[in-house]
Amino acid sequence: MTEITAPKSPVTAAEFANEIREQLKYTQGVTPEQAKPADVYVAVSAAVRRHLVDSWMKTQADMVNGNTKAVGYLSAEFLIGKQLRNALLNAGLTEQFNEAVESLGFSVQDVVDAEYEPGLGNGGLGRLAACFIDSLASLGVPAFGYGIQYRYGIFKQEFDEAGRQIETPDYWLANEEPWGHIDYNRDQKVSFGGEVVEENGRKVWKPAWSVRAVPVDYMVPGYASGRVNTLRLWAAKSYDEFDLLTFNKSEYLDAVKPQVKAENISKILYPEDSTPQGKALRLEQQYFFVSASIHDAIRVFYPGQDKPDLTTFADKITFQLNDTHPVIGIPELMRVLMDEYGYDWDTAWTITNKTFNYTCHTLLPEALEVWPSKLIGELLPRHLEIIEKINDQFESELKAKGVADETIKDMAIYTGDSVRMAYLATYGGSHVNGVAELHSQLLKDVTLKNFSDVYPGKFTNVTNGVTPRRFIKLANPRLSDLITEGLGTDRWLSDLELLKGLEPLAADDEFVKKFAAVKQANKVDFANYAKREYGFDIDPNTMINTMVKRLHEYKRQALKILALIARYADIKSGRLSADEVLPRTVVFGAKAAPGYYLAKQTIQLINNVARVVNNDPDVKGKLNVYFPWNYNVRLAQHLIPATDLDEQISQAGKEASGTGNMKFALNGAMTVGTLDGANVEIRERVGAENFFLFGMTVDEVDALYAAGYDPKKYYDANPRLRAAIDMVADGTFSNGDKSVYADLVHDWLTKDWFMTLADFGAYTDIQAEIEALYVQPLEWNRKALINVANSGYFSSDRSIEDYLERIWKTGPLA
Ligand code: NTF
Repeated sequence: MTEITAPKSPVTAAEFANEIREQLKYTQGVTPEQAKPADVYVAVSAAVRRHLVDSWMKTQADMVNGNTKAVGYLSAEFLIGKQLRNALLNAGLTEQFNEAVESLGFSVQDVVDAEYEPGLGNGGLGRLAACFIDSLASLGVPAFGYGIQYRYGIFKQEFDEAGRQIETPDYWLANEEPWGHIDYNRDQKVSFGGEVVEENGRKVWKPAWSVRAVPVDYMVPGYASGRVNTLRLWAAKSYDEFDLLTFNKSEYLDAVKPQVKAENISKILYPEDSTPQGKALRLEQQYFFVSASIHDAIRVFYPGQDKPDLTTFADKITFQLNDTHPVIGIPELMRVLMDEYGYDWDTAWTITNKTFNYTCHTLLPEALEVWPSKLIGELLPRHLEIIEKINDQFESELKAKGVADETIKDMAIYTGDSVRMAYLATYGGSHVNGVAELHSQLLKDVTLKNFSDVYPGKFTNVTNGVTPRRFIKLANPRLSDLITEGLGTDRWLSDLELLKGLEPLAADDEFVKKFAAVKQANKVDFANYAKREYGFDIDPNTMINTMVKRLHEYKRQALKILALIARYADIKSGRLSADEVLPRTVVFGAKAAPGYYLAKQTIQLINNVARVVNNDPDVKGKLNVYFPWNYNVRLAQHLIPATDLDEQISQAGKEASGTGNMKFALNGAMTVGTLDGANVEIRERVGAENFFLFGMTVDEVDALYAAGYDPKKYYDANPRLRAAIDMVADGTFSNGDKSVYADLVHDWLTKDWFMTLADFGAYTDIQAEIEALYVQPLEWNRKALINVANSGYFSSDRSIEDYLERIWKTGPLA
């Protein structure tokens, strides 16, 4: 008997169809006959929302009236993906939806396709925030996600004829967006600029301009928890939309200037990932959403109180700073407490310190935000004063602790010229965490070493996780059914460690064959999807080998493409006879930051290698390369379940965690990877014999740097590497034009900052091991199944439980 605990809604399919009809009629004003799939999509979404409203209101009331501290997850990015299927799942309406839509004469696929994916994040950091709010709701923990409703999300990626990345705006709000509710009545005022004056011995900030922050609320339904939390994304509006006087002078463009200036703040998501952008607008964005959120929390938790007792604030809500982007919240809460509510410095500091915690998501020192003091002074003069004072207090504290003057200087939050946001966050909050064991260790040993020496108790680790609802249940229904069959229950969806129960089944050939059949069917599905969406002809009977992530030198897409070129050259030159070669389909997905030159060259190279390889009859059926453009959550949900082999090949010591690695392991892919980020923990759990490890360790990388790294040596010593690089240089992938990749080649041979060349040999060597296993499907799938069984730890539910215990000190609503 299989135990099913999935939520069930009280309505029948026929009743749900009626609800959809009502929405069509009363909200959209169309009959089912007139309706288009997009109308039905909007109607269904509104109908699902209605099913969630009572739980949503009750969750809010319980949160405000009860004694359970809430979590405020402050994040500049929430890469939530499409909402409909997830909302249906959590409302227990999936079956009813399928039937109802058919009964109205529509195809489920068309209706689901009508939803446009919001791209409110760059990559892992934004997707992690989305997984976390899903898990918070599923665990019944009261929480707000606080961020920005960007009018334009991450750019849409296209490729031109030459294979170059072209960025086009992602106007995701062009059509009706049924999930976000704009709440004009709970707006907040956010001010900028001006000056600070003394009045009656008190500092008073006289800002120069203000914008109106309007919340747009998204419901965040928990899975089987009966709880619905809120994702509150702020949109910037102008207080003076329109200047009639100017307009009447026929200066039409000038008349809307104030509106444009205000609305610019929430206009666009910065398409950066890992590198800070020193732009005033970016700081405006950060302050905008953080200030609005802090005021919102006070409004929510002290309703109707003019003089709330904010000494209890840290018992009401704990704010998690998702990377440095919201760190301006620390001086902002200080300012609010002192200037708006009259608390003294020490009281304000105690409250602030208790309220905030900081998650660091990087190891690249250049990725920690540093703002010019001048910019902060111009935009937020009062905050700069407060930051200076925090820094003074910090220095005295360090002196009192006997820290050496030199070290104190190195640790400065405020240097005179600039403000180091990671340092401000580390000092200003209670806890600092990294996102995987290795990363947290390196934060303590390297990136934030001085801080960890002085405040060892602040530092902790919370290894990332992913939500099994979206990334197994929704993305991979076949595997979900098989897991439920194997375990005899679907409780694994809220307790992913139960996957461990699949491990004995890895010895059962019949079960392993079913598991293999799931993968094969997913590959066929993906091939069809890729044909429909991209026009690709993918052969589902080849190994699907995937590398999807942002394009970064440290992630080393270059290593993959060079190895691929070497393989191509092997076949071309006859070194490998065509029948010795295991047929592979390599799939890349990656966006490059628009200003990241080498990353964009790498994209161009991948596209052109694909062009050459896919059109070469000599390698036909043996090697194919595809680069579906515009990698996003939707594509991830299709591609991950169809992948046989996943690439996690960053230079050791550079990838903070990775979360794609977890999604692939949970969907039964094998991983080839370095000892980096969460790979380390994945390998530990699934077993070294079930993970293709290669490459230098962190210590070996450090030692090689120290000894003086010369990439040219590797080029000279390895003929296959040399052949591959020479082909890039000689125009093989640029119609004979040697200039196209000259900079890339030059970088490889002279700098190669992330030691791609040094790891090339190990990477190509391990391919033989991979292929020897792949030709034994039963053994390959046995190992893949063992990966699934041992990856339950990588649920974002477990991450959230770790945060609750180690950092937030709160839990589910009673
Ligand atoms: C990313 N950081 C890291 O590069 C990933 O390894 C990690 O999995 C995710 O965060 C989530 O923790 C960033 O995007 C940033 F901005 F911090 F560099």
